[in-house]
Amino acid sequence: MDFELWLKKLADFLVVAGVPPEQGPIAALGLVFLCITLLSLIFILLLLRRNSRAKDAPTEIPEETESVDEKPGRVAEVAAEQVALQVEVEEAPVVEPSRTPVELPADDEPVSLFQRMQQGLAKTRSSLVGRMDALLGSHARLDDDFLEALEEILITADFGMQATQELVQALTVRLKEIDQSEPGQFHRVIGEEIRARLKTGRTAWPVPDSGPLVILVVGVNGVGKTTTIGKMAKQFTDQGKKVVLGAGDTFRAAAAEQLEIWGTRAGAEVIRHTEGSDPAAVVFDAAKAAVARKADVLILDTAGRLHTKVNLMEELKKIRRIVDREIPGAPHETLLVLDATTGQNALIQARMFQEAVEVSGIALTKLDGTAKGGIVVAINSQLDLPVRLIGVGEGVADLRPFDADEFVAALFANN
Ligand SMILES: Nc1nc2c(ncn2[C@@H]2O[C@H](COP(=O)(O)OP(=O)(O)O)[C@@H](O)[C@H]2O)c(=O)[nH]1
Ligand SMILES: [Mg+2]
Repeated sequence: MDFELWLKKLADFLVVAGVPPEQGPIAALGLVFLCITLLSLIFILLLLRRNSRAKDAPTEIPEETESVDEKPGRVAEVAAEQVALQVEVEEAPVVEPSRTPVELPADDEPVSLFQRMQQGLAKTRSSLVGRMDALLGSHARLDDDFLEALEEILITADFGMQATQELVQALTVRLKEIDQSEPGQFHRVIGEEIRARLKTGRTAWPVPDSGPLVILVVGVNGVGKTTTIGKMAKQFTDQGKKVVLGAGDTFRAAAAEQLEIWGTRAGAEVIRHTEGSDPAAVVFDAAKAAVARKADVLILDTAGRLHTKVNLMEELKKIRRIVDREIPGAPHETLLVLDATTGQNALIQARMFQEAVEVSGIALTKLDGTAKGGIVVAINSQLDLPVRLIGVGEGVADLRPFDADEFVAALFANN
């Protein structure tokens, strides 16, 4: 047979090359087997490469490349363009060829809202969690030294003295549970301890016996009252509720104008008087309008300071009396707006307002603007008030009901 002859020749060749004569045939057979295996492997590899190229090909090849092949006259032109682009192309980062675009699932809203929340808390997340992880990495043991450094991180993140000490104490007991090489375990334990110090899950607005739900919004200048009212109004009208807004901040004309812009956007009627007029009179008219129009919600803006010598707190008390006279039981909610970026000062403001008017809940704005989101925990542990809303950005959807579980998850979830 041809093959046998060929094999014999190969064996002879191997003998000449130095293989002992009695092993010549077996060595030849081995060599043939080796070659066949190698060739099969190369064939399989080539097939795989071809396959993966075929997948990328449609998005990879621009139409123009084809036309260059067809019309050689264009080659010089395209070559010149390519030279011009060379520098740019060389410096550009290597981008994965675009595959089929990923379709978001239709019911993606909870995911995207959570992600938005995570983005809003990104500063706190990276400073707090980032520093904790660095601490875990730099300490051989979770000892007193570690706890001391952790205490400092919590204080700088505005957790406040009380919550910080409580947290460190609780962690001292639970450190045994933590395998230091797994930062996820530490996140879980500290997350649980923080969650345990946050009072609320989502809390619903009070439901009035009759008439509109009246929300009085108070707080010092610039904390975000008007913006928060605008966002709330939009959210309520999006739910199909009829909303009236009262421009009780008569200190600056711009305040009422700002509210009117939000009113237009939200489709809510705005009751306003001229600059410098009596805020109580605006509130009186707004309450009358809300009842007359059978509104579902009346939201009252107020000033953070006043023209006259009248004490701001006295003015707020008067507003409460007037609105209660027009709509018995109102205001059903007195929402104190606090600016998260002012840190511990927010707590001082809260005490000041709490003493004068019956604050029933807090809206904490501008959490997106601070790395000190621990203020949420400080407020929860030091004030006997629920945090109802948090502001994590400028968009309407960035004003969110405060949900303690979601807050902790947004800070510590790994993704
Ligand atoms: N980044 C950010 N800015 C906010 C938030 N809430 C309010 N602001 C901004 O804070 C500024 C003051 O808000 P404003 O509503 O006029 O405060 P007011 O004086 O209390 O009525 C405005 O520029 C708002 O856009 C928030 O949650 N995040
Ligand atoms: Mg305002």
